Amino acid sequence: MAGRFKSDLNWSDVTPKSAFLNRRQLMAGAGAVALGSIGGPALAKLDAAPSKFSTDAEPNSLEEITTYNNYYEFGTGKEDPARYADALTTDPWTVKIDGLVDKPGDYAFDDIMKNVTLEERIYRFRCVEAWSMVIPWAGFELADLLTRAGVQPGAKYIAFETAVRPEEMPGISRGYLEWPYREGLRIDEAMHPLTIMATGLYDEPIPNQNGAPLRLVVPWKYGFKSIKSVVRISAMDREPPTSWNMANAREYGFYSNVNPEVDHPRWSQASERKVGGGLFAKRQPTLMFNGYGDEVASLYEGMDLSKNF
Ligand SMILES: Nc1nc2c(c(=O)[nH]1)N[C@H]1C(S)=C(S)[C@@H](COP(=O)(O)O)O[C@H]1N2
Ligand SMILES: [Mo]
Repeated sequence: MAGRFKSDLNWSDVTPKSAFLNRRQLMAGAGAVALGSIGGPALAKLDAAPSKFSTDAEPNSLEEITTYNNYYEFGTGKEDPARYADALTTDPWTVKIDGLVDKPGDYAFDDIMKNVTLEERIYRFRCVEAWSMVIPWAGFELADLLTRAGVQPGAKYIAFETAVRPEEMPGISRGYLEWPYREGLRIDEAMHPLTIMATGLYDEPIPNQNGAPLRLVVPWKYGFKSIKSVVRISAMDREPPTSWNMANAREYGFYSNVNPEVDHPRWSQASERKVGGGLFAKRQPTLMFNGYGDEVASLYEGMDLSKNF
């Protein structure tokens, strides 16, 4: 696997949640002090605390999560990010926070990490292309960071941008999209406790192909909303332009909530293929809001979700 840190671990086999938890419990039982932190030695465990928001569904293996990716800055093939993203320099890393905030500025990644609480969040993940995974992220609530920056009352939306590094990202010169990759959320979506900035995967620093050193994860929306390798977060008073919507507004709306009842113009969204299930695995039904309706349906009360798709 590629990543910010070299790892001797090879979890290419399936790592079910039970084994994963056992390892965590062993560490806890041994009274393990936090085994290093971000910026620490190779093999540093993040030691993220378990969360009530985690699903019981079976996580995909590290191998699956890190070899089947969408990250167009490195190419459009599912294996391109694993092949090329090693070249991305993720240390040092700075996130510019600007717009309608009390404390705008360039925030160093290491400084951000000192001021947040890391949790393990095992989330369902549903790509608009109708494949899905279950991913054990480690991360912190975006609300923590926004609160620290002091989002002002006039802010109605949060916009995000990915790094643009033509010399490190072979996809940039190909113009698949207009760079930087951009995404956005309404302020209540951004402040929702399910919305995290992921900095880890399987309790280790997140590999480059998954969006190192920090990427957004919004589990009730199609995967393309979960923008990778974020360098800019802006609080705005209006809906920001977003990459896939700019590329094709008919196919990709601003909201892009997972919705089995609203088909993509070119395919059904009623079911999905869980990655790793094998050639003959049955498709599984797609759930409204990707199964997070109890937590988020109220955000969209009164909205026509077939118009605001
Ligand atoms: N910067 C950037 N972020 C991105 C993408 C991308 O191409 N560039 N692809 C998106 C899409 S379509 C998906 S499905 C997810 C994939 O995340 P994963 O590779 O960690 O599974 O990342 C999203 N974030
Ligand atoms: Mo996607």
